[in-house]
Amino acid sequence: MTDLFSFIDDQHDQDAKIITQMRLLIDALKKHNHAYYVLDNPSISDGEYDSLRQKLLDLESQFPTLKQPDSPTDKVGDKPLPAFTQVMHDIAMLSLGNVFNFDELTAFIRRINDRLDSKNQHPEFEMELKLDGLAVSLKYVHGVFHQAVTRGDGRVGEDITHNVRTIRNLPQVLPACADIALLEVRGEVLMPKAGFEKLNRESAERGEKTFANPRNAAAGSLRQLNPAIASARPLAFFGYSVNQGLPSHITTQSGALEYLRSLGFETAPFGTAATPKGVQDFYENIAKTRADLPFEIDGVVVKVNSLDLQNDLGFLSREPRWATAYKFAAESAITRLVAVEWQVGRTGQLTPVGKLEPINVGGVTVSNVTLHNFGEIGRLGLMAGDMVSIHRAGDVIPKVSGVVLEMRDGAVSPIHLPKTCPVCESAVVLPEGEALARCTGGLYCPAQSKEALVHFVSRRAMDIDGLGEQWLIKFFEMGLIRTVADIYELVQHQDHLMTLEGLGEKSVNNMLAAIEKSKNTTLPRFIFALGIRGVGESTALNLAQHFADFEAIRRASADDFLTVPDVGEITAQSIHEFFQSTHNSEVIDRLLGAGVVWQAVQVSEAEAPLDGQTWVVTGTLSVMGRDEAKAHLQALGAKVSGSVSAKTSVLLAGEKAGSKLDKATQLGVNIVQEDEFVQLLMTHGRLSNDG
Ligand code: JCF
Repeated sequence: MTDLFSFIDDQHDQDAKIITQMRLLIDALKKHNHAYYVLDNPSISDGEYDSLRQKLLDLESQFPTLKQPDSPTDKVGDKPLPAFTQVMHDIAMLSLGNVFNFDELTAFIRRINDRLDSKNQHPEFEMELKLDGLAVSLKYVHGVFHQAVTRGDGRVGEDITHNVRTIRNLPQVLPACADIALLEVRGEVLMPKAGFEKLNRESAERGEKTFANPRNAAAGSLRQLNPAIASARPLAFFGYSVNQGLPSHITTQSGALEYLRSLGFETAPFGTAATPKGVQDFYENIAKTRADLPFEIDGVVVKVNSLDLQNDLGFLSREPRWATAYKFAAESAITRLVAVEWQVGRTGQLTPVGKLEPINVGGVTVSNVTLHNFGEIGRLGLMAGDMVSIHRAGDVIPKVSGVVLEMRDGAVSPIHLPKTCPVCESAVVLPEGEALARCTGGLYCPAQSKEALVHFVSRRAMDIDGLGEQWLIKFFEMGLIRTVADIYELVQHQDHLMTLEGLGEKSVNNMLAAIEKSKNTTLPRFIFALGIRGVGESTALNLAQHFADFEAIRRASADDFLTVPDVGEITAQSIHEFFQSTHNSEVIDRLLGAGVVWQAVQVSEAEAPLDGQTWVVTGTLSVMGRDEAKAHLQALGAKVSGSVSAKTSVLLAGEKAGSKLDKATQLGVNIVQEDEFVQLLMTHGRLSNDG
């Protein structure tokens, strides 16, 4: 029995799932409609709203029998605000359908041709800027401004006459229309960009709320009960159609716009075209100048120019068949975050990369998005499987701007930071209070190898100048070298190397000799060469002097490192973690096994004339960098600290020394200028006269 009828249950489950999805979308859309139309305070962008609505439309067309009776997909806007007098429109104020690309535009035009009889096919089109404001219907009685009503839900709107009357560019009287009993003009009320910015700046200065965009600012201004407020706002009215009272000799939309201009109304720029290509050209030209326009637009309105043909074509439930909005690509959209993968950067940082259900945002398909760091995931409250909104403005890389919680279903799971590196399986650490997690296998991790290799051979590290960076990278890419330890085993590939193009016997011998020579180094150089995060030349020197013995460094605890001059919590932790990594240890053992050696570190009194002194270096030096100066000072036995205190013995002050110099002066610390410092270095044989 159960087997035979299980399909009924399956069907039921499936329906229930679709209905749940629909309900989630409907609730979200209702909430956003209210925020947008009633509160003038949208919580999501237009693009996001459109994609929510599109998802619901898709479900409804796929499962028409499951369509919910209260679906907002066949309503325009929201219920009008009760604070204003409600006015029924004489003619419904509908919205426009959308097209987003040339294919959709040609489909729109094809549908028109299909409906027109053969002699009227291929009609002329009129194109105008699609202003991003609020649609308003105006009535003039015998040429005198009488009433302004918002679109509302398309059937009933709100009377905002008192506010619209204050709009500067609105003609109050139309002398040429004295004989027209009723003229209805429709158009958009908007706030130009410059006025919007000024308004927001001034509101912010007074600590008042600012508007998200010019459209909301215009809407907020029109919803004021006190017309004095609207009057103070930089609003403008642009007419786009004459819906009642148009003189009968005017037979086109472009003619109607010219008529409006002749009456003293402002209209948006418009044009006409005979072909889809002509419409497309207009659209592309406008898209190019969009940023330079004084007001915001969100596309181009395309209309059949002939008013008679408009009449013939009529309406589809919610929108005219004879017009559409050719919209600019939305810069945001909603899609599913399928999973998160972790990428390891060349310095070991772990970056989460969101894998998306591919989605078109602003004309580009986006399927991966960087989530920057682990901290960002927490900040956004992201879970794998969530619906997320993706933003991509202009050429900027796409980013996740938020989670759409209304669309979260059961199938989400928390996103964890991996415990081990996805590339080399070394431990991953997330230093306390930091957003960036890192792989600790700096010497071993293939993702970090190139960086580690180049640093290792560099002049201030192991100084293998016979092994140029290009060859090093080439050997790495050939698989001859994976970690720095492999450099000292290159000699085993001598014969192979000699066969490479561009490498003869002589150059291979030179290279191998340089590698061999570099084995004789110093402990500070060796420590620096390891590329431990936070350990530059001067810290390497401090470590060498403090511990004298490399094995002691390898065994030291994070707390031990804290006693080394200039080593703070984060560096102490990072040094400790570096040596804790078994992978790094293996590489170090191989380096030592290959014969890397240094002379014992002894800082005898004679060689340490600055023993017991603590120096601080500040400002710009002309003959060397600050790090180099620090290294010299340490070599002479001084401790180098980062900040001036009562314990500071000497401040080395370069050009543009700032607060440290002030503090040192205050504390009576001995101040040494660069020329004096150079003398000191020369006295101790660390600099010669020829530089
Ligand atoms: O600029 C506009 N936002 C705009 C909207 C221009 C038009 O000519 C429109 C419109 C909405 C509906 N025409 C209709 C029929």
